Amino acid sequence: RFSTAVAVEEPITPPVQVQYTQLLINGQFVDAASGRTFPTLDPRTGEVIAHVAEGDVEDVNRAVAAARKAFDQGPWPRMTGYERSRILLRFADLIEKHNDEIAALETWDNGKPYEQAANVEIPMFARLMRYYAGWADKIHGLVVPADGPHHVQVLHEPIGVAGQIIPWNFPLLMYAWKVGPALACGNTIVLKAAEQTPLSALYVSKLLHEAGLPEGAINVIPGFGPTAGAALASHMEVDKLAFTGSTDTGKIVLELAARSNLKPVTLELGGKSPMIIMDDADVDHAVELAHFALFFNQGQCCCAGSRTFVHEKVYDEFVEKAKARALKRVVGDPFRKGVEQGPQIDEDQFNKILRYIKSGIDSGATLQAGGDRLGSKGYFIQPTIFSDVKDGMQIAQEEIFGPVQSILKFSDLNEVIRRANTTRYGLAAGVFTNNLDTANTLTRALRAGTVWINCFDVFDAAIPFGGYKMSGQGREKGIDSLKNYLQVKAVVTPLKNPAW
Ligand code: TXE
Repeated sequence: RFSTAVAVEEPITPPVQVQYTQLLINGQFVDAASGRTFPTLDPRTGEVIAHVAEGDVEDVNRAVAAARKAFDQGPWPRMTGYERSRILLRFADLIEKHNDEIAALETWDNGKPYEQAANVEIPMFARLMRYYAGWADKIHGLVVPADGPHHVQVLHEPIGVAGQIIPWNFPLLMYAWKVGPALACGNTIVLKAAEQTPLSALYVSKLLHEAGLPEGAINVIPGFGPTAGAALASHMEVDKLAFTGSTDTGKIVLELAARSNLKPVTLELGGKSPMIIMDDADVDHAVELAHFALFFNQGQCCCAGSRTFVHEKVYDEFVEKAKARALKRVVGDPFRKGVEQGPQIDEDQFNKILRYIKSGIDSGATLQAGGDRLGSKGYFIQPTIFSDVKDGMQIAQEEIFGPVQSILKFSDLNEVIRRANTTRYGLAAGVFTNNLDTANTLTRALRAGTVWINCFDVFDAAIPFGGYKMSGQGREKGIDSLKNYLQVKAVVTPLKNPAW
């Protein structure tokens, strides 16, 4: 069923050395208090890349104390926005200078195609930092007219110490979405990197210090969720928590935040995004974009177009072409030129995806392509396509987070609106039509934080991103992301002479 792939029997040696494997606290790389380490693995082979210091409660306490001191007494929140902006701009320059090394580290630890990391993600990281640098000296409050003889100012202040917990699917972009706005607003940070991908966050945080960030303004703790992550979410001295990950873990961190000090929480969680292809759409274009929407990043995207709804008039043609496209997908060593799909992140995710594939077959969906692992080493999975998928099937309801496209048939607009909205998620949606009225109806009716019309996965620093329903709370990127990191203070002064 699938033959294009070159699985990794002889992995290409990554063109980079691992330099930083310790915790970063108060500007210094240090061992974990317990002395423990954990291995971070190469998803191409399952072999150890490096042993990384394993942060736990005591390390989180040290990191929060450093961030607290940097916030309460240090220069970062006190310097001018222009000075902060210049440091972020220097950081972006350093990212560009080290683009290829950073991309290699990201590919090695995560398994994503090197060309994607080097040509799209790392340049996007630098772009995000410049975007936030642009905001740093333009964040200001208001003077509001009040009834009565009072001068009323509304100040926008940094919120304090931000705790940030990020996942492994886009280690650096998730870092940028969180660190960028927090720093632009003058906050200090303790960031917990995902246990699967700790390397790139440590590397770029070193560059951030080289760019002039004062010590303690960012602290990075690699470690596990129930230990280091939970300690951060429940810490009494953390003023704000930002989390990206699964909906189940999102509920845990929200509860930990509430039970400790009621810190405000932003959540960017899972999705089961509909991709709706109407009968007037250009089928070839829709096939290509639906393929991209699902298979991009090995299918490990929170906003993956993972329910492909196709109008009955174009359904058969679409399924045939989608199958042909999947069979052509180039899977293999992500360091190899032209490879579109690397391995899944780890054994857990790999097994989870294979379980979903089995569930699709058992529940009666038609397997059109793929359906199994690829090769005998590492975590490669064949690009898989199911047609005849029904709404109630597990593969149509739950987040697979892998290269498995589910195609569903529909016959009219109201029907597809109802079905598209019938999940617990509401992160994104894709709409394919050349009819303006249909597009307008769908964009208004779909309960999702992003609707892409005749495109998918268009990300830009200025575009807000976040979820409806159980896909999350709050927005990242764009002007909305600044609000997550600002306190609002009203200052009221009586006017002795209201005439002036
Ligand atoms: O997620 P977790 P996992 C989805 C996707 C995937 C599933 C499981 O469906 O298959 O989640 O992935 C930290 N307190 N997404 O297990 O557990 C953890 O260490 C505090 C969607 O990797 O949510 C990591 O840093 N923190 C998603 C982060 O949470 C805890 C991206 C994410 O891990 C914790 C990734 C705890 N008790 C997975 N437990 C997206 N929205 O893009 C774990 N963590």
